[in-house]
Amino acid sequence: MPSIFTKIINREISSDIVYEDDLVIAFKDIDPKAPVHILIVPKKEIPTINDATPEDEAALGRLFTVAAKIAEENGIAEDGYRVMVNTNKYGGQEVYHIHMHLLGGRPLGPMLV
Ligand code: D5M
Repeated sequence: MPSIFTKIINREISSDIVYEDDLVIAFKDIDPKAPVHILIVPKKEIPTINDATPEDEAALGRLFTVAAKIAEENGIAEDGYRVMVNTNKYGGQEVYHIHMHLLGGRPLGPMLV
């Protein structure tokens, strides 16, 4: 059963896509927690960080360079922003397809634990 993010990648459900290349896609979070809240997702459906292999390093590394590019384009690079990858139940993961949250546009305060 494909993840909801694979369905976005395959254009089976719509989303507000802001970036795409051969390895990753980025789109606006449907329930934004900050003025800028974008999800950056490897096109390969890797359920969690625990499932990542050395072959995934190019795609997972790309998440960071794309986050920096999107932050710059959204004018939040200088003030700062946060990237997060939630993992499994205690990490608060809801969608089991690795995704990086890019949050910014307001002071985010201390990281919640
Ligand atoms: O975060 C999963 C995130 O995925 C959560 O912030 C909502 C977002 N989401 C879920 N469905 C969609 C669609 N269809 N478009 C955009 N964003 C979506 P997690 O880290 O797994 O808790």
